[in-house]
Amino acid sequence: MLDARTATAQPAAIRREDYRPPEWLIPSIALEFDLGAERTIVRARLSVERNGAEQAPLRLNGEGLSLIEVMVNGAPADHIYSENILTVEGVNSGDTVETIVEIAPAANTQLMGLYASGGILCTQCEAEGFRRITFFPDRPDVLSRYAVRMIADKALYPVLLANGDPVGSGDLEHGRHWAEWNDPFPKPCYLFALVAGDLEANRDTFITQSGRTVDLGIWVRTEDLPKTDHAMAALKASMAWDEKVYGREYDLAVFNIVAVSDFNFGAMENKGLNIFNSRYILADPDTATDADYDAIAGVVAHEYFHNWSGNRVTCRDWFQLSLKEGFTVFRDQQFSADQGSAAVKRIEDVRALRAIQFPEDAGPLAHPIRPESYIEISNFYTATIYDKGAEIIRMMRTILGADGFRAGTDLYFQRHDGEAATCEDFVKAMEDANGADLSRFRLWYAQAGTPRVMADLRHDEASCRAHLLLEQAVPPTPDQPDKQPVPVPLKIALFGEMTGEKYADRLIVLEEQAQEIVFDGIGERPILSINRDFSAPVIVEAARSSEDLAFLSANDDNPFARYEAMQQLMLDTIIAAIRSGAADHGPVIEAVRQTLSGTALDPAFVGEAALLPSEAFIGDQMETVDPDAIHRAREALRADLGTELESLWRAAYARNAANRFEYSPAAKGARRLRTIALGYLMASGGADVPALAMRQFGEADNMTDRQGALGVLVNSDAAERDDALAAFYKRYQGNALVIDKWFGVQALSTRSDTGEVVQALARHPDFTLANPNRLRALVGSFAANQRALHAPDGSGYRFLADMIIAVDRLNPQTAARLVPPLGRWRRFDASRADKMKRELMRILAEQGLSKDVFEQASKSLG
Ligand code: B3K
Ligand code: ZN
Repeated sequence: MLDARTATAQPAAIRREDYRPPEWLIPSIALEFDLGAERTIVRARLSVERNGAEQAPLRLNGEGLSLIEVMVNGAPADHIYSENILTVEGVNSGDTVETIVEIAPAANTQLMGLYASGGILCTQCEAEGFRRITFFPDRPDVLSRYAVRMIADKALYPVLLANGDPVGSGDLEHGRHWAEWNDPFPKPCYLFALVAGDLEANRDTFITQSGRTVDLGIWVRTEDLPKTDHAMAALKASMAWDEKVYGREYDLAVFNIVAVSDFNFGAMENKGLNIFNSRYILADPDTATDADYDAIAGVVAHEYFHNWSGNRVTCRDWFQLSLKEGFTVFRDQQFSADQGSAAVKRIEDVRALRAIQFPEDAGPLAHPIRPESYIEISNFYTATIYDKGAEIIRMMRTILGADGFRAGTDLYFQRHDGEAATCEDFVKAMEDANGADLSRFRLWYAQAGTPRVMADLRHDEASCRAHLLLEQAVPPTPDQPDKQPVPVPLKIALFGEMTGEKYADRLIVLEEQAQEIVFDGIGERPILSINRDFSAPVIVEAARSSEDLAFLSANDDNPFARYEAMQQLMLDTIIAAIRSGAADHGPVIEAVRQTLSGTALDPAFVGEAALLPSEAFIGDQMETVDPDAIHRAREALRADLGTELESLWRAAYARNAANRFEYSPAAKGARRLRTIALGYLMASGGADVPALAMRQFGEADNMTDRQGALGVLVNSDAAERDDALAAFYKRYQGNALVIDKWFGVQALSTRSDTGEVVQALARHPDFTLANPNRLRALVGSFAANQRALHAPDGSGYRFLADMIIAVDRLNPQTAARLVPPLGRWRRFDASRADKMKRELMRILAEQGLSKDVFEQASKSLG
């Protein structure tokens, strides 16, 4: 078996400015697979054409391939295979180049290329996995028509799927069979896919807006079939939504989705054959939470939307990744907002952005949404490319308006259909469709770092005028010491302190470093509501008193701004407590009391608004993060909120009591608020609360309530805690996705023994480094648990580094994703920082470290 790691002393960086068009094009490719888990033979016939006048020899990427034969026009050809490049001599435009290679799917632990997952053979090619299947110019600007023939044992692999449409199948001798698929749409090789396995489909159809019937299939193991209805409903809803909102129709006669258990990330948008991590397909009330249901719909939609934003129009090079990812995330966010509560969806998206992207943008791995260089592209599937990328698309829509934005996307799709495009092409289409000038806006693509906006509102009673002074600063980031101001679209409103009247409600685009806006006709002191709907991905600093924040949290008519005011009030209170040892909890308690008593409010919104900011987010506001002080101050506020508002929590708990499970926005909201109320009741120390939690745990007819109760118990010292964990494990033993929850909930516990518990769980027979979901559930959750990871003795860092080193031997891409928490050392005290740096150095000293982990660890060390 080949070592999964590519030993490199100092891997080289690839730079955006070095982009050159391909020397050769491959208009069509015929692939033949003789499939087996231990041994697969791949025969590829490439029609090749020179691109332009260059005389360069044909160079093809190939990694870990056992080369059997190279032929040109049917005759053996001279070639050199060295350093992952096959150079074929004497090739002319119009020739057919044929290679035969052997690969070993069962030995593929990286889960890139063709690999085996629980008896299923499947592929993952984005970004550079196709080169692990066959020799090819593995870059997204080489688009080809694919014809695929698969041969396999019929008993082991009765179902054979590939991109495009099925064109034939039949039996062979010795219990084997074959199938052929053709994809009429030219595509880059990262969108190639095949699946072979013992699968069954949930089948349905969709009739497109022009009246074509599309056969839909969601393929899973037979026992999982009952868990596929929600994904199917989401798929059909996505297809209809993309027609309605973007005018985009599906283009093939079939659309298949396959779920597999071993997958490096969420899912993959291969043309006509999406392959999914099973956690984003399988759901039933007993095993999936509301958050899982929502994530399934979101990811199904995301991958489906890629059919246009990514597949029909793809990326010229990987520096343009946000062209498809930022835009597609924005589209899936819009879709999800349309399915339920738009306000709650926005709150969730912003919370995720602040939890992951803001720290990334403030740390050693900061990069613009269109990076300038990378060592390993897999490291750039980041929250910045995806989520900040989506915010930048959203800002263009806010600035141009919904109709202008739609005109821009129509032009973009029409201009670039069938092409490999750039971020610049997208912005240009927006400009041309609207007669707009987005020159300065382009800085959002080029500059890293989260801009800060300072807002100062002054009121002059005599002239009935308010002056709003806005200033911005984009912080320095690695390789970008000096920044220019960016256009910041800020939705702003002013409310009168006495009357509550809304005086102004408008969009202001802050173009300059500083700008003053004057509001006339304001006879009372105004209160500033700013960055409503989170109209720009910035950090706003506006000195507002706790009275003003409490006013907004109770009265702002923009739900996001209302939530935001409450969060700010909570943050200010906790930070004050950390600084001075104690703080007045009164204003927060009153504000939460108001929100809880607001009967007109959606329970889901009440739940979100009543949640305290996470320990990590509080840490982000501090110069030096003090995990223990944060934990103490936050818990003290939680306890006071629990005690002071106990009767309201009890009422909310009772009012939102479960009936029969239903997946609807209202039922989801009720469940959310109920478990949040349970958490506060536990914090109040009520003697009956552990029993109440145990009852919820035992009686629940759905996973949201059961896992919610388990989470509350796992954070507590109640005797019921161990019983609940044992019962949960027993009930779901053998169901990998639910056992992931069992690992995750313990790794996220706020208790002081979490580090030891997690280390013990890493020795549990159900723990494995080979399955990315299990690894994320235990180690990923632990790394996100600020207090546990940052244990003062450094044991958390050591454990994390041990895991990174061990996983890197199997799966570098997944190992590299665990590195960033260690790179936050600059934000911690000297003792912790020193321990974190030592672990990064220990990782870097490993023999044969992958370039994935090398890049993340070396950049993190700075
Ligand atoms: N495009 C894929 C992500 C591939 C990640 C490769 N390291 C899924 C998605 O964003 O839809
Ligand atoms: Zn995507």
